[in-house]
Amino acid sequence: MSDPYTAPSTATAVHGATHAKLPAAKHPLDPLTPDEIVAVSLGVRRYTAANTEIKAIRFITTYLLPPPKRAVLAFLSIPLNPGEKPEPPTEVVRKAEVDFFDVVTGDAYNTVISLKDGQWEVDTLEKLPEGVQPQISVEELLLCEKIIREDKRVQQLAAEVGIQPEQLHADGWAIGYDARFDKKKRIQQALLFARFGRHENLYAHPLDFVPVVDSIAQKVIHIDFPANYKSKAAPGTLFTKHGLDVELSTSTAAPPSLTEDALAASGRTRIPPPREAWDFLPDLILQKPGAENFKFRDDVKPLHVVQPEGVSFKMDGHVLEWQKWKMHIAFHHREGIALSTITYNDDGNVRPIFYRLSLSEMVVPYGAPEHPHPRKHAFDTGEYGMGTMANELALGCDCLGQIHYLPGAYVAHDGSAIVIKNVICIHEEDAGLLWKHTDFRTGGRSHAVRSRRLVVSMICTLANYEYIWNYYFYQDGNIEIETRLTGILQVYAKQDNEPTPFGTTLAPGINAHYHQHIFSFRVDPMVDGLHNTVVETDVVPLPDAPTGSAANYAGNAFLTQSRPIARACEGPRDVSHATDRRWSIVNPKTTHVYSGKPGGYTITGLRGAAVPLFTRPDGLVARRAPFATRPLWVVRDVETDKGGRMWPAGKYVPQTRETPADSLAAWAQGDESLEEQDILVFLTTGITHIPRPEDWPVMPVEHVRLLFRPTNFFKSNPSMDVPGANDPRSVPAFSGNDAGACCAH
Ligand code: ABN
Ligand code: CU
Repeated sequence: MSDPYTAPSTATAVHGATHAKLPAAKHPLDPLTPDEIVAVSLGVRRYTAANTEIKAIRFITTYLLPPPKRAVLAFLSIPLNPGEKPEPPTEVVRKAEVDFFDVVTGDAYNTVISLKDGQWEVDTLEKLPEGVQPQISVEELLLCEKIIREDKRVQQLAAEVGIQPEQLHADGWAIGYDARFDKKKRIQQALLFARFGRHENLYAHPLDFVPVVDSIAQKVIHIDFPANYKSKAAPGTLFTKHGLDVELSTSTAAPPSLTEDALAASGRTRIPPPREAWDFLPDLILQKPGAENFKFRDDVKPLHVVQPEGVSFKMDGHVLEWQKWKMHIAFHHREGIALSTITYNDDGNVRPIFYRLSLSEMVVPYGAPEHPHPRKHAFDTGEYGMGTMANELALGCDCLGQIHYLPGAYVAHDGSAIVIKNVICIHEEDAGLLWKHTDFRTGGRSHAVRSRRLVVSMICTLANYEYIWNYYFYQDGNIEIETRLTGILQVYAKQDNEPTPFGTTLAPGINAHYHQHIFSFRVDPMVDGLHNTVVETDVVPLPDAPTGSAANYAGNAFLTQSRPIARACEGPRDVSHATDRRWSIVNPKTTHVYSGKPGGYTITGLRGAAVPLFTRPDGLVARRAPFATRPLWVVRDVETDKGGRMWPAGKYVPQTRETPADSLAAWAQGDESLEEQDILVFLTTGITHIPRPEDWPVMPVEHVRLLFRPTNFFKSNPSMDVPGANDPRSVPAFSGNDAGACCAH
């Protein structure tokens, strides 16, 4: 088992020349190593110094520009179509793509750079159009807090509610959308919280104003005071119409926020941050006044995950082999985990299933209408990067059992590499029963087979929230994507008697706004080759056959109706409860030996995993994130010099005002055929979060699950060869309890 590289330590910056322990990438999809990131930065600096006026560079993203699919498939000897020979291998040039700023002018650039004869040389350098903003970096998030703390007006406003600069903390969100600010400016909205101890839960102390920060000029350029509600509305106001005895203290017309002057004129009183501690760290919980009666449970006995003979997977750098699965696993600064070239060995026949699987975008729209709250709709993937927000994972708590970790690296402002050592966790889990049957006639002889699953996971902290991304592979050919949500709710300050029609009062002074978490998973299928079709299937009662008719005398008949999603404009699809709709990604060139149907993978569970977008279709969020309006999209993949179609809300997400031309809604237009093509499927899943007091101060995990099941793909149950369950270490829980022994013979 070899590590892709041995990272020096947690989130370590790698500067300068070669790190002796870092072998070069050996697979065309291996992410850039820390050394490569540094070398790319040098290549960019060398080029810009010699050929441009650019003086001071702030690197934002540096990442592998993946080679064309065909080149990768040829490298791996995977044929493009079933039964064909693989294409002959071609030279694969290692390339990187870099976004950076000129900090003097504020101009943003994109450059593609290639490794030629051991040197990184710039191929293209493009100044991005005015207003196009690359992702916000970790350092910019920290910078935002620094700017806030040093601003005199902010200090004064904080002091008015009893908060000192060193107690002030800012989550530097992307601005979202606010047409009042010049789009060329690179701006963040600072959601403010106070903290009264080093490790205290700062989200328990929200402040009542929102500064806006220019991160190039490094100053506060505006301060917003969200409107709040007065109780006892005058009759006929907006909310009394809906039976709510409240009115907005200012107009809802945009931009209605109160400036400081308007704040003074409105007579609105300031809301001091609630002071009550709501901690999650055990030592602090015990220190809370009144915690004398609190005690940690002492009746949870140890539960160890032990694999006495080691794990049953193999790693070769980034390539994993487990049971019959094989895949490439990579850290990606934006998507977090990228799984590629996923194949299943079907009795010696290596069958390709997915070319790539990843989280491509997400949006978290909040439902409070008072300005500037509508700006709260975080595109955590496109605005900050899921990978750059990933945790260094810890054995025995984040991950139980025998774990293999992969590191990840991304670029720092100065061009060095930040390494997250244990960023991707790979391990096996028992997943309950895989299958079982009891023959009730023959003395109850039964056979039970336990399910083992392989988990590839990452945990990311997006300021207050945590997202846990689990990709599961099962022995019966199933693939599952599971998102778990935990962490701390995004909350805002409220007056004592202020009603909260768009949120839940979790504790005195704390309003958690209603919101949704909406994820877009990008599935690049290659079911038995690159040319696939998505078939939509509805289950319907036998049409035109009423109960009592000759064709359906008992009224019980139902059948399936399937049709291919044939053209680009038919690509956006809806779930249907009435027909229990499902979709299969198939290769029409394959036919099942018995069912006669094309083999593929069915997407099940989307009805349970999808959520309707509750913001208005013509509102800000739907305009910036049309991907969130449909649960399933099928589009053609189109590879260009800068890769395939990747980003459903556009490549550059911060500060967009509409979805850009190169994004999902635009790809899903026109007559282009989607049948037997190189297609992409984007799946929208999520939850609507109506916060509960039980979600406070930290929310227990909530799950969103999406399943891909082989259908007409294998001849029969592919897991018949999994040995029966027989765990000699399973024992009765209590003595005297005559537990039956396992009967796998
Ligand atoms: N959820 C918005 C966000 C993410 C990361 C950092 C700051 C803010
Ligand atoms: Cu939530």
